[in-house]
Amino acid sequence: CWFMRQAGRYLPEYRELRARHRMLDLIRTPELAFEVTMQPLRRFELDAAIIFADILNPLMSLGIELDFIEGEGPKIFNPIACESDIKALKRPQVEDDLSYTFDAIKLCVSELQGKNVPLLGFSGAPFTLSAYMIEGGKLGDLLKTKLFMFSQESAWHLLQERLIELIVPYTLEQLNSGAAVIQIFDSWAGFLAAAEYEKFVLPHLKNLIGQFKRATSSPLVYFSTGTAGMLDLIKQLPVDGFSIDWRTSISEARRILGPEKIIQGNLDPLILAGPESYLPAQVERIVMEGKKAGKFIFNLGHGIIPSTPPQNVAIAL
Ligand code: 1CP
Repeated sequence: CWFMRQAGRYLPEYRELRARHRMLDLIRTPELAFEVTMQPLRRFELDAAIIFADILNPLMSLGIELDFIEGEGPKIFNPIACESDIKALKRPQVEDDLSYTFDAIKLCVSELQGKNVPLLGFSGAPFTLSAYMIEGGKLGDLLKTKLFMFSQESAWHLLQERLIELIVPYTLEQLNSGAAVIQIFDSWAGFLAAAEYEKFVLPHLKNLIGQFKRATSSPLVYFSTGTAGMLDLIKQLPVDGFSIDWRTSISEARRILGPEKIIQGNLDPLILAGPESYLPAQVERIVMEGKKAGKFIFNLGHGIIPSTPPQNVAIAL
């Protein structure tokens, strides 16, 4: 069992550190990223750690200018509007540009190895990263992204290819640095209809996963939310595991995804944030379903929300 946003704003020790440093400075200073990654592990008996970074900061190696604005969220200052914007993107020098995360991973792994706790590395998926690049920051209904997709199809596909040229070396170098698993976050995939997912997203994910799998035998997990209606498409992805949200039960996911794959999920983060009285029975229910389904990792269906009492995490464990 581990949680996404383990290191998030619900922990007072994170907020304390965050009050003294900008988000990007936390991410880009290996000692600070190490510290934030370790904070929840000092409090709770978690079975894995996830490296502290964001899905968006690697885009800076493509020449995307961004920041995390206080009280607002991520902002991209040079969003993508047309094919020439994509052609103007830089070719990423992943090892140099993103060395801060690789160094943070090395620091974490040397500390975690003795404790036998694996470290997860991660990346955003091409679709979800594209959505941020096109919308320019915090996402809503994905209006610009969808219009771009429908009206500039070849530019869309070019953008996916450029992102894959970043994601493949970025995730492989995280493994080289000591990460045990990679999770690919496609948090916004559920905003698409199945037909568009199949046409604009799935082929690129297959390409990405194919390149990854030819280079390494390390496990890969595909995370998505709101995709209950397209698990039969997602099932085609040759990854080792799928992280699902609370909109699908574990048993239903097992039925659709088949017996081989690892299933991770799927407690509603709002249940984790809710009253202590309601939580234990819901955790128990998911654990029982997971035991029945087999090959199961207990997790949240999405990240921990900031108002979650840390005590609730201890209860869930
Ligand atoms: O302190 C703060 O104000 C920043 C809050 C925060 C944190 C703790 C952001 C801003 N990012 C992160 C870290 C982060 N982001 C991790 C680190 C590992 C961990 O602690 O678990 C990970 C895995 C992410 C991944 C991420 N960032 C995703 C994919 C997962 C998901 O939540 O869907 C997404 C979509 C983002 C974008 C992002 N970063 C931050 C915010 C507020 C957002 C969402 C913005 C939006 O609404 O579109």
